[in-house]
Amino acid sequence: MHPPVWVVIPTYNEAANVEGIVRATVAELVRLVPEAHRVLIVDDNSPDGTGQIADGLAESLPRVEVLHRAAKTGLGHAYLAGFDRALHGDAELVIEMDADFSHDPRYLEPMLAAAGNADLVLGSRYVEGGGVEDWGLLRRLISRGGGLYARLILGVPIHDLTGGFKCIHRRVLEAIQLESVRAEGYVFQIEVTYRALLAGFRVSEIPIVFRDRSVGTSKMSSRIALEAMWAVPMLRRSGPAAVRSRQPSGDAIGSRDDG
Ligand SMILES: Nc1nc2c(ncn2[C@@H]2O[C@H](COP(=O)(O)OP(=O)(O)OP(=O)(O)O)[C@@H](O)[C@H]2O)c(=O)[nH]1
Ligand SMILES: [Mg+2]
Repeated sequence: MHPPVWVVIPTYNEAANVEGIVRATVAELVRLVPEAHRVLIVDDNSPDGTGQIADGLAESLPRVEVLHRAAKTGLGHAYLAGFDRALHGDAELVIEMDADFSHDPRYLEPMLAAAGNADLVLGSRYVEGGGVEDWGLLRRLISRGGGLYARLILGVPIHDLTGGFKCIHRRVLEAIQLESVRAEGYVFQIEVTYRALLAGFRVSEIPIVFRDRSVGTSKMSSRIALEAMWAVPMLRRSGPAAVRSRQPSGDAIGSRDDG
């Protein structure tokens, strides 16, 4: 039997997307892991009614549930609440996925396959076969520049540190002291991966083509991008103390393109 898979989808004002993404995700999971899966929507009291739509889905789809949070305190907090719920449930694999179709559920299949040989699998836009559709030059530059900056500062050979489509084994979430993660947004994604590497877990990247959202509004801002500039160097100080020391498992880092 496949280990239980929980897909955590954070939502804020995704009324136009939530039903479609949940149904598409459930359809893939029914095909891939029929006996053991769950979709957890984490909604921060979206004013556009996303939470109510999600409740309706949970009523009609037995493996869907909703975690309602009282207020929007950031994507990192929403993920931490979702991880906590999944770990209190039977999750062995936790997948982070956006609600806006930027993360295509068809990648769940290669992601789960890669999780057989890795502790953390990253959906990567910047390995061979990956990419970004529909982004303007500025957004591309910020994403590539930010990723390279983090890679250099932290000294880790990861091609896509800021992506939010990943599959994490329970053992990783239990080892990286989630309660002390403070970062939000992109830095949250960097921090989870960085701590997993520091703890000696095997991280692998699989290529994904990221599609820009077609409906709903973006929560990306220049403030979030700038915040990352000073927050990334801080991770070097907080990270090592935070991870429980583990025996590195040999070839800790790999991606499909460079083994
Ligand atoms: N629960 C919760 N979800 C959030 C919050 N901020 C963003 N999200 C969700 O997290 C996912 C990623 O956020 P996006 O706004 O798509 O961020 P992005 O992909 O960097 O930027 P755009 O696609 O351009 O908007 C989406 O499903 C959002 O609805 C938040 O504060 N709380
Ligand atoms: Mg998005």
